[in-house]
Amino acid sequence: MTPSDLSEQALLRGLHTQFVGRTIHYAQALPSTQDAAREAAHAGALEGAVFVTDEQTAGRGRLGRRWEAPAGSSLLLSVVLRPSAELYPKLLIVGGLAAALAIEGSAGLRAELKWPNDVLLRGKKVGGVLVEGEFAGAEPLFAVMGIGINVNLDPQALREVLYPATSLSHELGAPVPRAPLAQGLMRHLERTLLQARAGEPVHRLWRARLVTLDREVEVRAGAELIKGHAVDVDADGGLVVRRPDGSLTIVVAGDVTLQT
Ligand code: BT5
Repeated sequence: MTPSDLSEQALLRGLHTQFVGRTIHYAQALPSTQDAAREAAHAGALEGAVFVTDEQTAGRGRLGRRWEAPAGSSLLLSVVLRPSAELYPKLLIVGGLAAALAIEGSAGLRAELKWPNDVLLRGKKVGGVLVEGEFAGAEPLFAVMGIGINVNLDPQALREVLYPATSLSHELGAPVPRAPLAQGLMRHLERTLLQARAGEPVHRLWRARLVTLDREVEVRAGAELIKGHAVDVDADGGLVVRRPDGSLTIVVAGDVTLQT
């Protein structure tokens, strides 16, 4: 077996973070890094424990959707977090921003964000963020943040994409090493989490990368379809939509899809 470039040793070397990635668990294949992280969180894993794999047999997006990643092609990473109730809603902001910054560091191309959780390169989806949590009442027991980034893959190999997709290698015309990207992601995650925890307005940095603002949008939130003009985002990443009658609605990022 060829050793993976995402082995624990490769990722720990020179990482220098305080908590994100202090423990790293690599597996050649897993159903989903989300489930491995969740199980570990239940068993008491510390904040920042990272799970990474070369292949997922049941990789998922939000709302039961699939995340496709041919074996060895992608960065598939989940991290155990133990946020306060106040921080929890900001995790999608933290993850999106960290993914965009890490991609920029590796690819030298500006990454943009599509509300609520897509990472784009040149207008196409290159990655996604998934936040799942368990709660006792309103208090989060833990959260698992999953990030998938298309690194070395032919976007045409993806079968079920709803939105145009791309990869770092496709945009750059050359393969991209995954370990430096993974390390950049862990460092940016830690830094952005600490900023958010300290009450810094990370949503402003996130907003500056959003391609969704100042556009007509259709947002599906459960059974409701909200149509209007996307005017802003709030500090928790909620999308502020002005409806045709002039009223403002804030759509919470958690479990909705944008249709335009
Ligand atoms: C996401 O969901 O974009 C979040 C994806 C998170 C994946 C990571 S990988 C590590 C961790 N372990 C997991 O099991 N998951 C996380 P969503 O916004 O629901 O987008 C899913 C949709 O994106 C699918 O329905 C497809 O249309 C499309 N899609 C699937 N695979 C894709 C890919 N590789 N690149 C671009 N689009 C893709």
